[in-house]
Amino acid sequence: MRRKICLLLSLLLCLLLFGCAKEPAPEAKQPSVVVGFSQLGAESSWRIANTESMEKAAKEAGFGLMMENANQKQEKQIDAIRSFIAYQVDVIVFSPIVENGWDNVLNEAKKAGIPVILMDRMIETPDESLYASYVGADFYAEGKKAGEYLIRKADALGVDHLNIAEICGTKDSTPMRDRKAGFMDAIAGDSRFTVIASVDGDFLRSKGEECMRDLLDKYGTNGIDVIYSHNDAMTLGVLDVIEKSGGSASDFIIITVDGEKDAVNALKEGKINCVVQCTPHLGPSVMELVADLENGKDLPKVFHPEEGVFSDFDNLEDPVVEGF
Ligand code: GYE
Repeated sequence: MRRKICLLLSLLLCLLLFGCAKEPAPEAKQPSVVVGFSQLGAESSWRIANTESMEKAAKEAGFGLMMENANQKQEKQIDAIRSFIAYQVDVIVFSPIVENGWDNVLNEAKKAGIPVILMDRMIETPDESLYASYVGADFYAEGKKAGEYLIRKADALGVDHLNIAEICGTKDSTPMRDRKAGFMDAIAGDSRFTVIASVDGDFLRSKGEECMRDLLDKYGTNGIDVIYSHNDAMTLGVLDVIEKSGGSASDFIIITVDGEKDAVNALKEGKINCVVQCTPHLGPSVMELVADLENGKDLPKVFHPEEGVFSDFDNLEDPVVEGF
């Protein structure tokens, strides 16, 4: 009996030693596709949600993601793209901080045979072959929706004149240019509206605060009826200033773009009148395009996600009225 137990134990030991030794140590699997991603910064909740969306979608697709954050500097984005070219990534994705000044570096990517996908913002170039596809919002349509809301609001209030202060996003960026153009086109020719100021808030909450302080100094609460702000971060800064100055957000018609949680909650609390949606969740669409590129498929030149508007004309109790 004792011999049997000894035999069994030695057998088990052998199995443990040699059985394990036979299995090679699992090697870390190299991703088949490596995406170089130049994010422009971390200026807003929109941007942070966008970065998370890209990271999550790359992971789910099984792609490697080399990400560089440029902290709001175009030179840093150009350096990042050059480093992706040197590394010979499979695809370059980037969110251009401004529209101009990319032709040289994108020509370098083209020569290296690396396709480029523009995510979130566009570039201005005479050579469309420098990018394979653009995935991002239709910012002109967003601006138009903001203007159309204002017309509807003015009709509902029956007012004959409104002074508008516009707080703009980063100078020369696509959302800044197109959110302005769409809004101005929507209200053009309507003599009820005067744009008294158009100031640069750089998509930052701190700058939004600064802009609002200056606007109140210059025009006073009574001189401003409408605030059209190009993003929620700046709008939340505006609300802080109004509250600190002892005023009330309901003294103004406030229109904002993005749809982050804090802004949608402020809409529900009656502090904001209209939120034009702009989704930061672009990662899955980008990774689908990367997969299509790898499979040799043709890409659509432009892809705009579906986006809507929430406003004080809606039933704000509806569960669809939710921020990101
Ligand atoms: O609206 C703003 C962010 O490019 C759509 O950038 C994006 C804009 C977004 O900082 O919050």
